[in-house]
Amino acid sequence: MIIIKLGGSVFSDKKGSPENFRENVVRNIAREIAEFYPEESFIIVHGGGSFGHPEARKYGIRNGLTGVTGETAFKRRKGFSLTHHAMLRASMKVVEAFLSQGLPAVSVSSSSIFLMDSDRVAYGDVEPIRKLIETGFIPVLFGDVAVDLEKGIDILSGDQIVTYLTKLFRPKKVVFLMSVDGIYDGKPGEGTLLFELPAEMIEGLIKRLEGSAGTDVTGGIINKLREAKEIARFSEVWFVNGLVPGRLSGAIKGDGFGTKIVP
Ligand code: IP8
Repeated sequence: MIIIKLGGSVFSDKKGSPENFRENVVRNIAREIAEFYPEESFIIVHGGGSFGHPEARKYGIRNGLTGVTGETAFKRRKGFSLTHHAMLRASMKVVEAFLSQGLPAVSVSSSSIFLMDSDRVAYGDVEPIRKLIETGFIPVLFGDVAVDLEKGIDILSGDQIVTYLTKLFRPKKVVFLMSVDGIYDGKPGEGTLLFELPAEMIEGLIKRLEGSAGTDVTGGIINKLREAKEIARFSEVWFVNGLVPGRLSGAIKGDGFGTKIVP
């Protein structure tokens, strides 16, 4: 099994108009996956991009519902619903691109199967996902809103979902598709591209990058690196550019261009 995180900045321009979608890019990615499917099984987890992040920020979903009353609570609940709805539209587009390449992708709403507690996944009903895979499907999950046992509501990032699924399913590989060539020793796109990043050096890199990157509601590259450190305990991890054809298949084959987290 291979888990692929399709970053929101790959399938959309986060600085562009609301809900813009790079259909050709996602079709190319699906075509590369089709080279390996059905011999290899896949789970796709996509991010929010220009769909979920603007709504989540607008309605302050990360502030939760605890102690919030009246009109503010009403607006926040409405925002929860609207953010989820925006993510359903993103997921529909991803699934359509996969179907166009002959891949039986099936959208699974993360907010229907995960509960959070204080920023982390507390519970995940993953049996339907396991069964979908066993039956030959490609489950497509996504960063989403979620009920949080402490805060009432929160945003569950796709990266956290990947970590949770990795611990349970132990995939042989996890590939993060990004809009840059991999992890840099500096701001993304600047500094030197790291072809290999030892897991024990991730914490130091996070400290250096803090304050310089990550403008989305779930923390961008810093969050990704934190999750990667955890994921690397259970699986091979790659960060590659999802906008460049061939990079994903390179990572799947094991001779890819990008950053490989090494134990
Ligand atoms: O882009 C965030 O998921 P991410 C999802 O994977 C929402 O962090 C709803 C903003």
